[in-house]
Amino acid sequence: MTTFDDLLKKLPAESRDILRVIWDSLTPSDRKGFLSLLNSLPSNTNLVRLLLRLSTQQMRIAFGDKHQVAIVGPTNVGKSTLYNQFISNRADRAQVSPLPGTTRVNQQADAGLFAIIDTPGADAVGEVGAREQAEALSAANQADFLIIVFDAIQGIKQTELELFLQLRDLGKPYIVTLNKIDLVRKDSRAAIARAAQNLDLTPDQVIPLVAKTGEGISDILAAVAATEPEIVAALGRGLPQYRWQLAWRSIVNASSVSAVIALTPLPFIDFAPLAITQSAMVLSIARIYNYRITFERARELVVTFGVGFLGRTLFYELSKFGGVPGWLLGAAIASSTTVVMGYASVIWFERGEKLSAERIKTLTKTLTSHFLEALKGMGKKRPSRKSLQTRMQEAVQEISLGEDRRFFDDQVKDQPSNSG
Ligand SMILES: Nc1nc2c(ncn2[C@@H]2O[C@H](COP(=O)(O)OP(=O)(O)OP(=O)(O)O)[C@@H](O)[C@H]2O)c(=O)[nH]1
Ligand SMILES: [Mg+2]
Repeated sequence: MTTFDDLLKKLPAESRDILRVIWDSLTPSDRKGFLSLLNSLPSNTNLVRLLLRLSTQQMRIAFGDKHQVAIVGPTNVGKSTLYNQFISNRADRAQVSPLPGTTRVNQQADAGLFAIIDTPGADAVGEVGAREQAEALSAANQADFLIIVFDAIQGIKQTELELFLQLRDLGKPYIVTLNKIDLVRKDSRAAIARAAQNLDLTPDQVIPLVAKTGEGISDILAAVAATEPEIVAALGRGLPQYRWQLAWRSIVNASSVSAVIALTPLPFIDFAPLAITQSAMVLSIARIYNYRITFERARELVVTFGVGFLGRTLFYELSKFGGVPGWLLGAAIASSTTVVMGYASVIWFERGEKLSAERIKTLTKTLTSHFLEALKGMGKKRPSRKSLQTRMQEAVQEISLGEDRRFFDDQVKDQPSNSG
Protein backbone atom coordinates (compact mmCIF):
# COMPACT_ATOMS: atom_id res chain seq x y z
CA MET A 1 0.00 0.00 0.00
CA THR A 2 1.38 3.40 -1.03
CA THR A 3 1.76 5.88 1.81
CA PHE A 4 1.00 9.54 1.38
CA ASP A 5 4.68 10.49 1.37
CA ASP A 6 5.47 7.86 -1.27
CA LEU A 7 2.77 9.34 -3.36
CA LEU A 8 3.95 12.92 -2.95
CA LYS A 9 7.42 12.02 -4.16
CA LYS A 10 6.02 10.78 -7.44
CA LEU A 11 3.93 13.80 -8.24
CA PRO A 12 4.53 16.94 -10.22
CA ALA A 13 5.04 20.02 -8.04
CA GLU A 14 1.67 21.65 -8.67
CA SER A 15 -0.28 18.57 -7.61
CA ARG A 16 1.97 18.12 -4.60
CA ASP A 17 0.96 21.46 -3.11
CA ILE A 18 -2.71 20.82 -3.68
CA LEU A 19 -2.50 17.32 -2.27
CA ARG A 20 -0.77 18.61 0.83
CA VAL A 21 -3.69 20.98 1.45
CA ILE A 22 -6.15 18.18 0.81
CA TRP A 23 -4.31 15.84 3.10
CA ASP A 24 -4.14 18.34 5.95
CA SER A 25 -7.86 18.96 5.71
CA LEU A 26 -8.87 15.30 5.86
CA THR A 27 -10.00 13.35 8.89
CA PRO A 28 -8.26 10.01 9.57
CA SER A 29 -11.04 8.04 7.94
CA ASP A 30 -11.01 10.33 4.92
CA ARG A 31 -7.29 9.83 4.65
CA LYS A 32 -7.82 6.11 4.51
CA GLY A 33 -10.48 6.53 1.83
CA PHE A 34 -8.34 8.85 -0.22
CA LEU A 35 -5.37 6.50 -0.14
CA SER A 36 -7.45 3.50 -1.04
CA LEU A 37 -8.87 5.41 -3.98
CA LEU A 38 -5.38 6.25 -5.17
CA ASN A 39 -4.22 2.71 -4.61
CA SER A 40 -7.06 1.43 -6.75
CA LEU A 41 -5.38 3.10 -9.71
CA PRO A 42 -3.33 0.96 -12.03
CA SER A 43 0.30 0.90 -10.95
CA ASN A 44 1.25 3.20 -13.75
CA THR A 45 2.77 6.22 -12.07
CA ASN A 46 2.77 8.29 -15.22
CA LEU A 47 -0.94 7.92 -15.39
CA VAL A 48 -1.33 8.85 -11.73
CA ARG A 49 0.79 11.92 -12.35
CA LEU A 50 -1.18 12.94 -15.37
CA LEU A 51 -4.43 12.38 -13.63
CA LEU A 52 -3.58 14.38 -10.57
CA ARG A 53 -2.20 17.20 -12.61
CA LEU A 54 -5.37 17.31 -14.66
CA SER A 55 -7.62 17.05 -11.64
CA THR A 56 -5.88 19.84 -9.79
CA GLN A 57 -8.66 22.29 -10.45
CA GLN A 58 -11.35 19.96 -9.10
CA MET A 59 -9.22 19.25 -6.08
CA ARG A 60 -8.85 22.92 -5.41
CA ILE A 61 -12.58 23.50 -5.55
CA ALA A 62 -13.14 20.62 -3.20
CA PHE A 63 -10.49 21.58 -0.69
CA GLY A 64 -9.54 25.20 -1.29
CA ASP A 65 -8.82 27.55 1.53
CA LYS A 66 -9.69 31.16 2.03
CA HIS A 67 -7.82 33.36 -0.35
CA GLN A 68 -6.73 36.97 -0.42
CA VAL A 69 -8.28 39.27 -2.97
CA ALA A 70 -6.68 42.73 -3.28
CA ILE A 71 -8.44 45.77 -4.72
CA VAL A 72 -5.87 47.89 -6.54
CA GLY A 73 -5.92 50.85 -8.91
CA PRO A 74 -5.25 54.57 -9.21
CA THR A 75 -6.24 57.08 -6.53
CA ASN A 76 -9.87 58.07 -6.05
CA VAL A 77 -11.37 55.50 -8.44
CA GLY A 78 -13.63 53.99 -5.74
CA LYS A 79 -11.50 51.17 -4.37
CA SER A 80 -12.57 51.74 -0.77
CA THR A 81 -16.20 52.08 -1.83
CA LEU A 82 -15.97 48.68 -3.52
CA TYR A 83 -14.20 47.22 -0.49
CA ASN A 84 -17.05 48.38 1.74
CA GLN A 85 -19.50 46.48 -0.48
CA PHE A 86 -17.71 43.21 0.28
CA ILE A 87 -17.26 43.37 4.02
CA SER A 88 -19.81 41.98 6.43
CA ASN A 89 -18.74 43.73 9.61
CA ARG A 90 -19.43 47.49 9.87
CA ALA A 91 -16.40 47.96 12.08
CA ASP A 92 -14.21 46.99 9.15
CA ARG A 93 -15.47 49.80 6.94
CA ALA A 94 -12.88 51.79 5.04
CA GLN A 95 -12.93 55.57 4.86
CA VAL A 96 -14.31 56.95 1.62
CA SER A 97 -14.05 60.55 0.44
CA PRO A 98 -13.93 62.63 -2.73
CA LEU A 99 -10.37 63.65 -1.82
CA PRO A 100 -7.67 61.66 -3.59
CA GLY A 101 -5.30 59.88 -1.22
CA THR A 102 -7.91 58.97 1.38
CA THR A 103 -6.54 55.49 1.91
CA ARG A 104 -2.96 55.56 3.14
CA VAL A 105 -2.30 52.00 4.25
CA ASN A 106 -3.56 48.55 3.31
CA GLN A 107 -6.55 47.28 5.20
CA GLN A 108 -7.84 43.72 5.27
CA ALA A 109 -11.20 42.25 6.27
CA ASP A 110 -13.19 39.06 6.01
CA ALA A 111 -15.49 39.12 3.00
CA GLY A 112 -17.02 35.76 3.93
CA LEU A 113 -16.04 34.22 0.64
CA PHE A 114 -12.46 35.40 0.83
CA ALA A 115 -10.27 37.94 2.60
CA ILE A 116 -10.52 41.31 0.90
CA ILE A 117 -7.79 43.98 0.98
CA ASP A 118 -8.17 47.70 0.30
CA THR A 119 -5.05 49.53 -0.85
CA PRO A 120 -3.98 53.15 -1.37
CA GLY A 121 -3.92 54.60 -4.87
CA ALA A 122 -1.02 53.11 -6.76
CA ASP A 123 -0.49 55.93 -9.24
CA ALA A 124 0.35 58.91 -7.07
CA VAL A 125 3.52 60.92 -7.50
CA GLY A 126 5.94 62.45 -5.00
CA GLU A 127 7.39 60.94 -1.86
CA VAL A 128 4.08 60.10 -0.21
CA GLY A 129 2.77 58.77 -3.50
CA ALA A 130 5.74 56.49 -3.93
CA ARG A 131 5.32 55.12 -0.43
CA GLU A 132 1.64 54.46 -1.01
CA GLN A 133 2.33 52.85 -4.34
CA ALA A 134 4.85 50.54 -2.69
CA GLU A 135 2.25 49.72 -0.03
CA ALA A 136 -0.37 48.87 -2.66
CA LEU A 137 2.04 46.82 -4.73
CA SER A 138 3.13 44.82 -1.71
CA ALA A 139 -0.52 43.91 -1.07
CA ALA A 140 -0.91 42.98 -4.73
CA ASN A 141 2.20 40.89 -4.50
CA GLN A 142 0.90 38.89 -1.57
CA ALA A 143 -2.64 38.51 -2.83
CA ASP A 144 -3.95 35.48 -4.70
CA PHE A 145 -6.19 37.55 -6.87
CA LEU A 146 -6.38 41.18 -8.02
CA ILE A 147 -9.43 43.31 -8.67
CA ILE A 148 -8.00 46.16 -10.73
CA VAL A 149 -10.25 49.22 -10.60
CA PHE A 150 -10.29 52.13 -13.02
CA ASP A 151 -12.53 55.18 -13.24
CA ALA A 152 -14.97 55.62 -16.13
CA ILE A 153 -14.54 59.40 -16.25
CA GLN A 154 -10.80 59.33 -15.85
CA GLY A 155 -10.44 56.55 -18.41
CA ILE A 156 -7.20 54.83 -19.30
CA LYS A 157 -4.34 57.20 -20.00
CA GLN A 158 -0.61 56.63 -19.88
CA THR A 159 -0.37 56.46 -16.05
CA GLU A 160 -3.26 54.00 -15.82
CA LEU A 161 -1.82 51.85 -18.59
CA GLU A 162 1.59 51.74 -16.91
CA LEU A 163 0.02 50.74 -13.62
CA PHE A 164 -2.03 48.06 -15.36
CA LEU A 165 1.01 46.58 -17.06
CA GLN A 166 2.90 46.60 -13.80
CA LEU A 167 0.08 44.76 -12.02
CA ARG A 168 -0.40 42.34 -14.87
CA ASP A 169 3.29 41.48 -14.81
CA LEU A 170 2.90 40.17 -11.27
CA GLY A 171 1.42 37.13 -12.98
CA LYS A 172 -1.59 36.86 -10.66
CA PRO A 173 -5.08 36.09 -11.81
CA TYR A 174 -6.97 39.36 -12.08
CA ILE A 175 -10.06 41.09 -13.37
CA VAL A 176 -10.44 44.66 -14.57
CA THR A 177 -13.45 46.74 -13.64
CA LEU A 178 -14.48 50.22 -14.75
CA ASN A 179 -16.14 52.02 -11.86
CA LYS A 180 -18.50 55.03 -11.74
CA ILE A 181 -20.33 53.82 -14.81
CA ASP A 182 -23.33 55.79 -13.50
CA LEU A 183 -21.50 58.97 -14.50
CA VAL A 184 -21.27 57.91 -18.15
CA ARG A 185 -24.57 56.10 -18.23
CA LYS A 186 -25.58 57.13 -21.72
CA ASP A 187 -22.20 56.36 -23.10
CA SER A 188 -21.24 53.36 -20.98
CA ARG A 189 -20.77 50.93 -23.82
CA ALA A 190 -18.36 53.26 -25.57
CA ALA A 191 -16.52 53.93 -22.30
CA ILE A 192 -16.02 50.20 -21.77
CA ALA A 193 -14.89 49.72 -25.36
CA ARG A 194 -12.41 52.58 -25.11
CA ALA A 195 -10.97 51.39 -21.82
CA ALA A 196 -10.66 47.85 -23.19
CA GLN A 197 -8.91 49.08 -26.29
CA ASN A 198 -6.42 51.17 -24.35
CA LEU A 199 -5.64 48.19 -22.12
CA ASP A 200 -5.44 45.85 -25.09
CA LEU A 201 -8.32 43.77 -23.71
CA THR A 202 -11.65 42.77 -25.23
CA PRO A 203 -14.73 44.69 -24.00
CA ASP A 204 -16.06 41.63 -22.14
CA GLN A 205 -12.86 41.63 -20.09
CA VAL A 206 -13.75 45.00 -18.59
CA ILE A 207 -16.58 44.77 -16.07
CA PRO A 208 -18.81 47.82 -15.63
CA LEU A 209 -19.36 48.76 -11.99
CA VAL A 210 -21.16 51.26 -9.79
CA ALA A 211 -19.39 50.61 -6.50
CA LYS A 212 -21.53 53.21 -4.76
CA THR A 213 -24.77 51.26 -5.29
CA GLY A 214 -23.36 47.77 -5.70
CA GLU A 215 -24.50 47.44 -9.29
CA GLY A 216 -22.20 45.02 -11.09
CA ILE A 217 -20.84 43.41 -7.91
CA SER A 218 -22.32 40.04 -8.81
CA ASP A 219 -20.56 40.15 -12.19
CA ILE A 220 -17.35 40.84 -10.36
CA LEU A 221 -17.91 37.87 -8.08
CA ALA A 222 -18.69 35.62 -11.01
CA ALA A 223 -15.56 36.80 -12.80
CA VAL A 224 -13.46 36.19 -9.71
CA ALA A 225 -14.90 32.71 -9.40
CA ALA A 226 -14.33 31.94 -13.07
CA THR A 227 -10.65 32.64 -12.69
CA GLU A 228 -10.05 31.29 -9.25
CA PRO A 229 -11.19 27.75 -8.47
CA GLU A 230 -10.64 28.10 -4.74
CA ILE A 231 -13.30 30.74 -4.58
CA VAL A 232 -15.87 28.70 -6.47
CA ALA A 233 -16.91 26.57 -3.53
CA ALA A 234 -17.11 29.53 -1.18
CA LEU A 235 -19.18 31.45 -3.67
CA GLY A 236 -21.58 28.54 -4.16
CA ARG A 237 -22.14 28.35 -0.42
CA GLY A 238 -22.58 32.07 -0.09
CA LEU A 239 -24.65 32.81 -3.17
CA PRO A 240 -27.04 29.98 -4.02
CA GLN A 241 -28.19 31.64 -7.24
CA TYR A 242 -24.78 30.87 -8.75
CA ARG A 243 -24.67 27.23 -7.85
CA TRP A 244 -25.58 25.75 -11.19
CA GLN A 245 -23.14 28.01 -13.05
CA LEU A 246 -20.36 27.08 -10.69
CA ALA A 247 -21.20 23.38 -10.75
CA TRP A 248 -21.33 23.60 -14.52
CA ARG A 249 -17.77 24.96 -14.62
CA SER A 250 -16.69 22.04 -12.55
CA ILE A 251 -18.50 19.62 -14.87
CA VAL A 252 -16.99 21.10 -18.04
CA ASN A 253 -13.54 20.82 -16.56
CA ALA A 254 -13.97 17.27 -15.28
CA SER A 255 -15.49 16.02 -18.53
CA SER A 256 -12.67 17.37 -20.67
CA VAL A 257 -10.17 15.80 -18.26
CA SER A 258 -12.07 12.53 -18.62
CA ALA A 259 -11.71 12.65 -22.39
CA VAL A 260 -7.95 13.06 -22.01
CA ILE A 261 -7.79 10.13 -19.61
CA ALA A 262 -9.47 7.98 -22.24
CA LEU A 263 -6.56 8.80 -24.58
CA THR A 264 -4.14 7.00 -22.31
CA PRO A 265 -3.46 3.61 -23.80
CA LEU A 266 -5.24 1.40 -21.32
CA PRO A 267 -8.06 -0.99 -21.88
CA PHE A 268 -11.15 1.16 -21.65
CA ILE A 269 -12.61 -1.35 -19.26
CA ASP A 270 -10.34 0.12 -16.62
CA PHE A 271 -12.41 2.87 -15.15
CA ALA A 272 -10.33 3.52 -12.04
CA PRO A 273 -8.69 6.69 -13.42
CA LEU A 274 -12.03 8.04 -14.47
CA ALA A 275 -13.44 7.24 -11.06
CA ILE A 276 -11.00 9.54 -9.31
CA THR A 277 -11.81 12.44 -11.63
CA GLN A 278 -15.52 11.84 -11.25
CA SER A 279 -15.22 11.52 -7.48
CA ALA A 280 -13.24 14.76 -7.31
CA MET A 281 -15.95 16.43 -9.39
CA VAL A 282 -18.69 15.11 -7.11
CA LEU A 283 -16.75 16.41 -4.11
CA SER A 284 -16.43 19.85 -5.64
CA ILE A 285 -20.12 19.95 -6.54
CA ALA A 286 -20.95 18.86 -2.99
CA ARG A 287 -18.97 21.82 -1.69
CA ILE A 288 -20.72 24.22 -4.01
CA TYR A 289 -24.01 22.96 -2.54
CA ASN A 290 -22.61 23.30 0.96
CA TYR A 291 -22.20 19.60 1.76
CA ARG A 292 -18.97 18.35 3.20
CA ILE A 293 -18.87 14.76 2.12
CA THR A 294 -15.94 12.39 2.28
CA PHE A 295 -13.94 10.93 -0.55
CA GLU A 296 -15.41 7.54 0.17
CA ARG A 297 -18.91 8.93 -0.02
CA ALA A 298 -18.17 10.66 -3.33
CA ARG A 299 -16.78 7.44 -4.72
CA GLU A 300 -19.84 5.56 -3.47
CA LEU A 301 -22.14 8.00 -5.24
CA VAL A 302 -20.30 7.44 -8.51
CA VAL A 303 -20.72 3.69 -8.06
CA THR A 304 -24.37 3.98 -7.02
CA PHE A 305 -25.24 6.00 -10.08
CA GLY A 306 -23.73 3.26 -12.20
CA VAL A 307 -22.08 5.48 -14.79
CA GLY A 308 -18.93 3.33 -14.88
CA PHE A 309 -20.86 0.19 -15.73
CA LEU A 310 -23.02 2.08 -18.20
CA GLY A 311 -19.93 3.50 -19.91
CA ARG A 312 -18.37 0.09 -20.32
CA THR A 313 -21.57 -1.42 -21.73
CA LEU A 314 -21.98 1.45 -24.14
CA PHE A 315 -18.36 1.16 -25.23
CA TYR A 316 -18.79 -2.53 -26.14
CA GLU A 317 -22.12 -1.93 -27.83
CA LEU A 318 -20.85 0.92 -29.98
CA SER A 319 -17.46 -0.57 -30.80
CA LYS A 320 -19.27 -3.55 -32.37
CA PHE A 321 -20.37 -1.29 -35.22
CA GLY A 322 -16.79 -0.27 -35.97
CA GLY A 323 -15.87 2.75 -38.05
CA VAL A 324 -15.08 4.93 -35.04
CA PRO A 325 -11.52 4.89 -33.68
CA GLY A 326 -11.27 3.51 -30.16
CA TRP A 327 -9.80 6.67 -28.66
CA LEU A 328 -12.66 8.73 -30.04
CA LEU A 329 -15.32 6.40 -28.72
CA GLY A 330 -13.51 6.20 -25.38
CA ALA A 331 -13.20 9.97 -25.12
CA ALA A 332 -16.85 10.58 -26.03
CA ILE A 333 -18.12 8.03 -23.52
CA ALA A 334 -15.75 9.11 -20.75
CA SER A 335 -16.94 12.69 -21.17
CA SER A 336 -20.62 11.90 -21.46
CA THR A 337 -20.63 9.71 -18.35
CA THR A 338 -18.78 12.44 -16.46
CA VAL A 339 -21.24 15.14 -17.55
CA VAL A 340 -24.17 12.92 -16.59
CA MET A 341 -22.58 12.12 -13.24
CA GLY A 342 -22.13 15.86 -12.68
CA TYR A 343 -25.72 16.65 -13.53
CA ALA A 344 -26.99 13.73 -11.45
CA SER A 345 -25.02 14.91 -8.46
CA VAL A 346 -26.37 18.44 -8.83
CA ILE A 347 -29.91 17.00 -8.66
CA TRP A 348 -28.84 14.86 -5.75
CA PHE A 349 -27.37 17.68 -3.67
CA GLU A 350 -30.05 20.14 -4.67
CA ARG A 351 -33.13 18.01 -4.02
CA GLY A 352 -31.92 14.74 -2.58
CA GLU A 353 -33.33 12.95 -5.61
CA LYS A 354 -31.66 10.17 -7.47
CA LEU A 355 -32.02 10.21 -11.25
CA SER A 356 -33.42 6.91 -12.44
CA ALA A 357 -31.18 4.46 -14.25
CA GLU A 358 -33.35 4.89 -17.33
CA ARG A 359 -32.84 8.65 -17.42
CA ILE A 360 -29.16 8.35 -16.80
CA LYS A 361 -28.96 5.97 -19.73
CA THR A 362 -30.96 8.18 -22.09
CA LEU A 363 -28.93 11.23 -21.20
CA THR A 364 -25.62 9.39 -21.57
CA LYS A 365 -26.58 8.09 -25.00
CA THR A 366 -27.70 11.50 -26.20
CA LEU A 367 -24.50 13.12 -25.00
CA THR A 368 -22.30 10.35 -26.39
CA SER A 369 -23.66 10.83 -29.89
CA HIS A 370 -23.32 14.57 -29.52
CA PHE A 371 -19.67 14.24 -28.49
CA LEU A 372 -18.94 11.67 -31.20
CA GLU A 373 -20.25 14.13 -33.73
CA ALA A 374 -18.28 17.00 -32.21
CA LEU A 375 -15.00 15.07 -32.09
CA LYS A 376 -15.27 13.57 -35.57
CA GLY A 377 -13.78 16.73 -37.06
CA MET A 378 -10.53 15.94 -35.25
CA GLY A 379 -9.74 13.17 -37.72
CA LYS A 380 -8.90 9.52 -37.15
CA LYS A 381 -5.48 10.05 -35.66
CA ARG A 382 -5.08 10.35 -31.92
CA PRO A 383 -4.98 14.10 -31.17
CA SER A 384 -2.69 15.69 -28.62
CA ARG A 385 -3.99 15.91 -25.06
CA LYS A 386 -4.20 19.64 -25.21
CA SER A 387 -6.15 19.84 -28.43
CA LEU A 388 -8.54 17.14 -27.27
CA GLN A 389 -9.11 18.87 -23.97
CA THR A 390 -9.81 22.19 -25.69
CA ARG A 391 -12.15 20.66 -28.25
CA MET A 392 -13.96 18.74 -25.56
CA GLN A 393 -14.45 21.85 -23.46
CA GLU A 394 -16.07 23.53 -26.42
CA ALA A 395 -18.23 20.51 -27.14
CA VAL A 396 -19.48 20.37 -23.58
CA GLN A 397 -20.19 24.11 -23.58
CA GLU A 398 -22.25 23.66 -26.74
CA ILE A 399 -24.80 21.42 -25.07
CA SER A 400 -25.83 24.14 -22.69
CA LEU A 401 -24.84 27.72 -22.41
CA GLY A 402 -23.75 26.93 -18.91
CA GLU A 403 -26.05 29.48 -17.36
CA ASP A 404 -29.01 27.48 -18.41
CA ARG A 405 -29.96 24.02 -17.29
CA ARG A 406 -32.89 23.54 -19.61
CA PHE A 407 -31.09 21.12 -21.90
CA PHE A 408 -30.65 18.69 -19.03
CA ASP A 409 -33.95 19.27 -17.33
CA ASP A 410 -35.77 18.71 -20.62
CA GLN A 411 -33.92 15.47 -21.21
CA VAL A 412 -34.92 13.93 -17.92
CA LYS A 413 -38.51 15.20 -17.72
CA ASP A 414 -41.33 12.75 -17.12
CA GLN A 415 -41.75 11.39 -20.57
CA PRO A 416 -41.61 7.94 -22.06
CA SER A 417 -38.02 7.20 -22.94
CA ASN A 418 -37.42 6.49 -26.60
CA SER A 419 -33.99 5.04 -26.09
CA GLY A 420 -35.13 1.49 -25.33
N1 LIG B 1 -20.62 58.44 -9.05
C1 LIG B 1 -19.93 57.53 -8.41
N2 LIG B 1 -19.05 57.86 -7.45
C2 LIG B 1 -18.36 56.91 -6.82
C3 LIG B 1 -18.58 55.54 -7.09
N3 LIG B 1 -17.75 54.82 -6.33
C4 LIG B 1 -17.08 55.70 -5.56
N4 LIG B 1 -17.45 56.96 -5.84
C5 LIG B 1 -16.96 58.20 -5.23
O1 LIG B 1 -15.60 58.38 -5.59
C6 LIG B 1 -14.90 59.03 -4.51
C7 LIG B 1 -13.66 58.20 -4.14
O2 LIG B 1 -14.09 57.00 -3.57
P1 LIG B 1 -13.12 56.09 -2.69
O3 LIG B 1 -13.80 54.80 -2.46
O4 LIG B 1 -12.66 56.82 -1.51
O5 LIG B 1 -11.92 55.92 -3.72
P2 LIG B 1 -10.51 55.23 -3.48
O6 LIG B 1 -10.09 54.61 -4.76
O7 LIG B 1 -10.54 54.37 -2.29
O8 LIG B 1 -9.62 56.52 -3.21
P3 LIG B 1 -8.21 56.60 -2.46
O9 LIG B 1 -8.28 55.84 -1.20
O10 LIG B 1 -8.04 58.06 -2.24
O11 LIG B 1 -7.19 56.07 -3.42
C8 LIG B 1 -15.90 59.16 -3.38
O12 LIG B 1 -16.41 60.45 -3.41
C9 LIG B 1 -16.95 58.15 -3.72
O13 LIG B 1 -18.22 58.46 -3.21
C10 LIG B 1 -19.53 55.21 -8.12
O14 LIG B 1 -19.78 54.02 -8.43
N5 LIG B 1 -20.16 56.23 -8.72
MG1 LIG C 1 -9.50 54.44 -0.57
